[in-house]
Amino acid sequence: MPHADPQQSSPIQIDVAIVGAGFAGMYLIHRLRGHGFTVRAYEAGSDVGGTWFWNRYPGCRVDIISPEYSYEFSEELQQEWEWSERYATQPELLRYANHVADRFDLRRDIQFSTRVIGSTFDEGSARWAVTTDRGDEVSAQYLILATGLLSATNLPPIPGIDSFSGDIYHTGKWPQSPVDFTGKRVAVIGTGSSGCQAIPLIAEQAEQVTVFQRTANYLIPAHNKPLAPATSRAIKQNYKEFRAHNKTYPFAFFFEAIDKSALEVSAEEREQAYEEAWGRGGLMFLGTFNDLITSEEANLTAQEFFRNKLRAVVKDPLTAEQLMPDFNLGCKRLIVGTDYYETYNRANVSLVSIKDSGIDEIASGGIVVGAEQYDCDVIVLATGFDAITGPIMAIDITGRNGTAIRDKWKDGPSCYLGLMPEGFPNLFTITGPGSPSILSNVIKSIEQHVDFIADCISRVRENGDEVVEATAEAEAAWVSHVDEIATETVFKSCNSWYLGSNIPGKPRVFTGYVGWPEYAAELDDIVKDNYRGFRIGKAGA
Ligand code: NA7
Repeated sequence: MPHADPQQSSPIQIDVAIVGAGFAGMYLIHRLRGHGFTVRAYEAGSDVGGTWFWNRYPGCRVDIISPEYSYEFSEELQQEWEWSERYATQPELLRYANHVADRFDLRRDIQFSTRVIGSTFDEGSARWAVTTDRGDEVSAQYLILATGLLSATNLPPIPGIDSFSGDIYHTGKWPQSPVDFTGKRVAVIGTGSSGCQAIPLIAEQAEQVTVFQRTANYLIPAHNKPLAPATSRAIKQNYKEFRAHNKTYPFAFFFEAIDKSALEVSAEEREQAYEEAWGRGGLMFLGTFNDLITSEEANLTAQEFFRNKLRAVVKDPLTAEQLMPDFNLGCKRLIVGTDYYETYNRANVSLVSIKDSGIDEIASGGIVVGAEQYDCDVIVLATGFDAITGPIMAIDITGRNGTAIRDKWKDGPSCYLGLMPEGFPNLFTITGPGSPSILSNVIKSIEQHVDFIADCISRVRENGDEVVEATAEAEAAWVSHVDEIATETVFKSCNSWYLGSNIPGKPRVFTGYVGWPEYAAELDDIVKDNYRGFRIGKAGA
C-alpha cells in the first residue's frame, strides 16, 4: 500500500494531508490508504486518541454506551474488542485508540508532537501548501481537518490568573501522570460535563473542594455498571443489525422515545415514564416523550420532575436551589454522571454560585468573588472548549482569492453539509459546523464523513479531475436549512457551546444538524445526484 515517505525532501508531496490523529484522523488514514492515496497526519499530541488523549481528568468517561461509541468499519475489530463497562472510561478509550493504531499500522503515517500552523491553496496547481510548527513543508492535493469538536481549550481571561501561586490544571489538557489532591484545598471552576465528572472523585481525595458554578446544568444518573458478557455476546452476534438499527434514531445512538407528547398523558403516567427513564439513566432521558426537544411546555414537565429529584438528594436547601438549572432541559448537552449531587452532602465540599457576579480575580492564594477570597492550593479549570471552529480558526488557512477562513467565518461558520466551506477547494472538515456532529454519536458521524470523502475524492481521481469545491448557492441554502431546523427545537433557547456562546465574542450560530437519519439520506441523495452542490473539475478551470 503506498504511504507517505517522511524522508522525502521538502516540500513533501502527498495526496492527502490530515490534521489530527484522533478517531477521525485514524480512520481517515486507514480508509484513504485503502483507496491508494498517499496520506500523512499531523498530530499535536505525542500519540493517538485526540479528545481521549488529552482529557485525562479523574472521572472522565464517554456519555454514549461503549458498544455504540466505537468503530464499525472493521468486523474483526468490533468482534475482538471487549468493552468492560457500559460507559467506557478515558483510559479504556485510549487503550482502544492504541489498539486500532497498532492493528491497522497507522503510526507510520502520523507525525506526532507536530501542530499544523498554516495552509494556503494554490489555484494554479489546486494543491494545499501546509506548514507546521516544526518547520515541515508539505504539498497535498487535499487537506482534511480532523481537528475534533472539543480540542481547543477555553482558558477564561480571569484577571490575575497568572499570579496564582499553586497549580492550575485544565480538564482538557490534563497531565499525563495522575494529579494527587491529597491534603489539598481545591477550587473547581466550571460545572459542565468535565467538572461534574471530576468533582466527586476529587472530593474523595482532597481536603476541601470549592466549586464555582456560573450556570447550573442538568445531570442525569449514568447507572454505569460492568458490561455483562451475555450483553456483549448478544450485540456481537448481530453487530451489523445493532449498528443499522441505532442509526435510525435522531442522534445515531439507541434513543427510544415514547411516541407520545408529555402533554397528552395523565400526570401519573408522565411521572411513571420519567421515573422509568431516570432509572435507565443517560442521555435517553431526553427521549422520555417525543416532544421534549420541540415543545417548551412539554419540556417544563421534565424540568419539574428533575427539580424534585434534585431536592430529594441534596440535603442543604440553599445548595439544592443553587444547583437548579433555569433553562430548558437538554438545551445544553445533558450531563451523564455518577454521585455528583450526592457529593454536595459531604462536609468537605461547598458550592459558590457566581451566576450574577462572576469571578472578580484570582489572587496568589485563591479565588476572589466580591469581598470574599476562597483560599486554595490547586485550581481546576473545567471551563470547556472553543468548540468545533476553535481548532480550525487557530490555523492560518487561506483559500481561493486569498480569503482566510478566519475572515470567512468572522460572523459565524458557513460550511456545506459541515463538510466543506465554499472558497476552500479540496479542503474537507470532518464533523464540521452544520453536520450532526455535536448532536450525534460522533464516531458514527466520523465514519460517515470519512466514507463520503473517500468515495468523493476517488471519483474525482477516476474522472481525471483535480478539484472539488462547494458552490456558494449550495452552502448558503444549507446554512439556512440547518438554522431552520434548529429553530424548531429548544436548542437555541439558552447559551451553550453548541451555539458558541460560551466563548466571549464568538458569533452565536447553532453548529449542529438536528436529525442524523435525515442528514444521512441527504448525503446519499447528493452522491446519487452526481455530488449536487459541489463543482468538480480541472485545476485552474
Ligand atoms: P462545558 O460544558 O462547556 O462546561 C464548561 C463550564 O465552565 C460551564 O459550567 C461554564 O459555565 C463554565 N465556565 C466557562 N467559562 C467560565 C468563566 N469565565 N467563569 C466561570 N465559569 C466558566 O465544557 P465541558 O468540558 O464540561 O464539557 C464539554 C462537553 O464534553 C460536554 O458537553 C460533553 O459532550 C463532553 P457556563 O455554562 O458557560 O455559564
